[in-house]
Amino acid sequence: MRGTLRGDVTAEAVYFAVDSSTAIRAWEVRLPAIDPLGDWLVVVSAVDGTVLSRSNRMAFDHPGASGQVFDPNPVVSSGAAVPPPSDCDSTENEAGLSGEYFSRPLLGIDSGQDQLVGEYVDLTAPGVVGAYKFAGQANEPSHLYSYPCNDDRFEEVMIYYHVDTTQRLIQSLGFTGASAIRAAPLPAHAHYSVGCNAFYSPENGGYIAFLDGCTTDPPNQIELPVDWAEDADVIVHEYGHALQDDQAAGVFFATAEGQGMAEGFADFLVAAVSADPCMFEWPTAVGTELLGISCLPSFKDPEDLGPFRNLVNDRHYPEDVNTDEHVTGLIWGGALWDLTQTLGGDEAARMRVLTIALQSNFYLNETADFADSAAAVCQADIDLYAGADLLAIAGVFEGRGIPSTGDACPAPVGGVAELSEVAGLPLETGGSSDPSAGVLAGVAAAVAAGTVALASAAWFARRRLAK
Ligand SMILES: [Ca+2]
Ligand SMILES: [Ca+2]
Ligand SMILES: [Ca+2]
Ligand SMILES: [Zn+2]
Repeated sequence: MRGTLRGDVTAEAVYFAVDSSTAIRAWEVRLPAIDPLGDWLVVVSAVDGTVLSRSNRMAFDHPGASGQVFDPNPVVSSGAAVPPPSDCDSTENEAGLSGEYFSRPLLGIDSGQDQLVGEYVDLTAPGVVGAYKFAGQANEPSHLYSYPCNDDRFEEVMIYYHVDTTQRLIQSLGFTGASAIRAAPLPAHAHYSVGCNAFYSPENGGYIAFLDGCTTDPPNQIELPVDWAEDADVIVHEYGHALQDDQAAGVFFATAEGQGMAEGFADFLVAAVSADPCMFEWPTAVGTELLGISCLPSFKDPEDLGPFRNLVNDRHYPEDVNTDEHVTGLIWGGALWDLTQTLGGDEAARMRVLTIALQSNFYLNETADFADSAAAVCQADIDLYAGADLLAIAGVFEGRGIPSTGDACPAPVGGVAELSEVAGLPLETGGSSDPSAGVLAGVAAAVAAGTVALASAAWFARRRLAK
């Protein structure tokens, strides 16, 4: 053993299990060292001196790895002073953005390697084919990943940090164990091709990928050269698709309404974590500045002007269902955002609605339409919060024209008496570790209490069986 010690070395005779049936005599040696820093516990065979085990028992305050990111994007962090510049594709423009960086800890990076490969996201993009640049470019033995935004490694740090942080937030809401949602390394490619877009693909178990901007964005022919992984909103949106597809495979592409609901859910995830219903400000900043607009109410809509979305809108079902699912999604995402406002408009309200929305995804399958999704949201509130928010939910859906009443959602009338009746149902509270059991218990209790139509129970039973 080489190195500098901080105190006395102690040794204790022990038996060490080398496999399930064999233990050998060994010495357990404790080495408080300065360099390499740690409280090292080394087990040495008393038979031949072989090192059987080596570990560091020191609890480090800081996990060590860190990186430089935008959070969420330069337009928001600068208070809309950016743009200019219009992108970070040059050294000159990078200098103008240098005040928008934040240093953030990067948690969960796999030990024994130096790329951005961790518990919940993998920037080496295994299984992702066809990209025009290499994945896994960030590779730092120091685990300090600070790059300027005109360095292709910057976007890898962005994706790592924002995906990992979103997954940890979801876990903090209770989605762990049997209710975990894609709590495994998601392959991600930071520079898939040229274009004004980013995407989630269900291929090869699912992955997310980001494009590096475009010179003409139909229908407006505006140059939008920003690398799309330079905006956390874009990253979190695509991660929203990855999460929902893990909960309800195929729901995001099978039907037109399902597509719209999926876009709306992904947008709502962005709004919930960024505390802002306006999203994707950075890749669309040039266009919005040129056009003299702030936060557009829709996306690629005939009367609107660019890929910018805002969940504060008056989109209404069914007349605002659009051939573009992102426009349709404004109805659904808008309804979820409305609910946060009805429930107080603060962080607690956003996290409560996010929890309900995530739980509701467990009840969907690929045939889900808006009415099914609305019923699932009500059922999630019954399962998690004993239906305490049902009247608020029903009122929001009523305001958006989304059909749901008559199933799990009550009619948005009836006042205090009906609310207490619903809230007083003998349902489990505080989160269900098994959503399926939670659904069935909730429906059974609601049907017994006579507050939910039998059709609803049949509907959910069918949904569960069909999965
Ligand atoms: Ca860049
Ligand atoms: Ca670019
Ligand atoms: Ca925003
Ligand atoms: Zn999307």
